[in-house]
Amino acid sequence: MITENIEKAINEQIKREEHSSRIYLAMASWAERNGFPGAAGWLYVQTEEERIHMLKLVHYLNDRGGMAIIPALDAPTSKFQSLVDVFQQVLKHEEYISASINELYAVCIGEKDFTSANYIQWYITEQIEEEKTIRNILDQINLAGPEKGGLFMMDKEFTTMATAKRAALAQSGGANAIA
Ligand code: OFO
Repeated sequence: MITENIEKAINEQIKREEHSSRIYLAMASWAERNGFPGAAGWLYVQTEEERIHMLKLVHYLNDRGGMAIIPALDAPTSKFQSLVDVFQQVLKHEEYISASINELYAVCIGEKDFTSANYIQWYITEQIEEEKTIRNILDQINLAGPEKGGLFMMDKEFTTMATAKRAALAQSGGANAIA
């Protein structure tokens, strides 16, 4: 059985993960309409990943005797200045998510629920990878420069990264892994 505090904290994280998925969906759609099909592909896969992060928590909470609440969500912004702007916002958002997961971990430790703390550890590790990936992407976009040729090459690179990301997601079982 899970304590009320942990149930509340996990439900808040469920909302954040689902909101992340919506934020990246809006970004993917913007990239698709603004001549960055590769970046759009990568962001669409990211949308799926965040949904899986949300579903893992829904199942965990219900399995432990809590009650997962499916939240209402604010509409994400659909306006971006550039591809750099998109990925700067991704990084800022992921840093916020990392901080929120650390908070959730602290609640689990505070309540002496080491089972939940252990489960949340997966998210802590995942965030290290996510932040690193986004920083690398930003470095590459900056290296490509603002010229169309550089951005075109970078977008091709995104297609390769999106394919690898999709394959990794499928290999991990994707949504089936948590169904
Ligand atoms: Fe990228 O955030 Fe989920 O955990």
